[in-house]
Amino acid sequence: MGQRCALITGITGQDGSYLAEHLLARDYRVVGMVRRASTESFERIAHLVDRIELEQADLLDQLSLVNLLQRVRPAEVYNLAAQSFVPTSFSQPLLTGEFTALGVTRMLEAVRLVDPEIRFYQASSSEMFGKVQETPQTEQTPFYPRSPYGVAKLYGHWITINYRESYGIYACSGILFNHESPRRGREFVTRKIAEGAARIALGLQEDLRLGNLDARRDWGYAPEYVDAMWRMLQQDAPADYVVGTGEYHSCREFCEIAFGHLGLDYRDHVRLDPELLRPAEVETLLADPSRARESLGWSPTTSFEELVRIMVDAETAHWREHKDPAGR
Ligand code: NAP
Ligand code: G4F
Repeated sequence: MGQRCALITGITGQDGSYLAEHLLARDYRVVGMVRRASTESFERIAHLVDRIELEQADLLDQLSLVNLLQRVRPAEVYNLAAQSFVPTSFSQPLLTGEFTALGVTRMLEAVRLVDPEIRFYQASSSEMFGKVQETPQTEQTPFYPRSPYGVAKLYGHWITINYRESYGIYACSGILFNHESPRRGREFVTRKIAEGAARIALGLQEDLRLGNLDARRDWGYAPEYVDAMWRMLQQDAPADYVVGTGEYHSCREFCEIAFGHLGLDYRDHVRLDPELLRPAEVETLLADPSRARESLGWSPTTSFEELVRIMVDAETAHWREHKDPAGR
């Protein structure tokens, strides 16, 4: 049998870069889909470019996806590309719908037309639970999205199930709770706090402006979550899975640990900025990942405190040299 081939959309993102590493370690041929830009945004995969193939296509362009699958002929497609930042979904709701919702149908249509035997992973989100209807959240918990992003992801979730049920495609929706790392986009709250704390400790900035400190999330470590994605596509039958730690913490606790790790008190440096509050907030998210544990044999190992320390240490190491960790 030849080398197994996986196509990753969103390979330049946090999860795409870790998934590429995960699949390379399992001897896959890894192809990443990238969209055309005037400058390349390959910081997260710079260390991998000699070992992966990059192909241009765009979730907005149906024919580019069909042509891509015909060229690459993957056995597995991981659809990670999306407009993934919740606040931007309020300011750009239509574009978010095009990428994050309809983009999924475009990719599924390409799979159906080119090779319905392709195994398909959809990057769904705990943001779909929004105003939570029960705690903790399982695969059976009713959805109540609270942002255009959450609504778009819910469409992506259901269209994935619909193609599985309509056309027999091996399609899985992974309902992943927040997962973080030093490769997290710098606008997300964990990276923002880690970077702010490190820069304040090094005397590079004085304070840090944040929004709702009482919001609670089930935060895990991203490199562990891509393993759950891969496991979903290795089962006898496709299904949907909640992936999270089963523990939640507030943004305030994240600040306490991050600043405390550097010998600082966050209350001396964090300022509330009402501009950062959202039109509708998701106050609390907590996973019950029992199905993933029992059926996939997946469970997280990095604790919340370890995660915070990993992120703060990475920022400190980079800012010590006054160097931006993302290389900009
Ligand atoms: P991310 O860092 O924001 O990466 C998003 C990726 O999507 C980037 O590679 C981006 O490419 C690509 N992309 C955006 N629009 C595209 C388009 N029109 N055509 C082609 N590519 C496009 O996201 P992430 O944190 O790795 O998350 C991966 C996926 O999981 C996303 O779908 C996200 O919504 C979902 N998710 C994430 C979490 C989490 O906690 N991280 C939790 C649940 C679900 P450029 O480099 O060109 O911008
Ligand atoms: O880090 P966040 O921006 O992540 P959010 O909105 O939970 O979304 C992330 O997780 C989802 C999974 O549930 C993914 F699907 C999605 O793609 C993304 O990866 O915000 C987390 C919480 C929010 O309640 C927000 O109001 O932190 C609060 N927060 C407080 N101050 C802030 C800030 N968030 C950001 N981004 N920036 C702040 O200054």
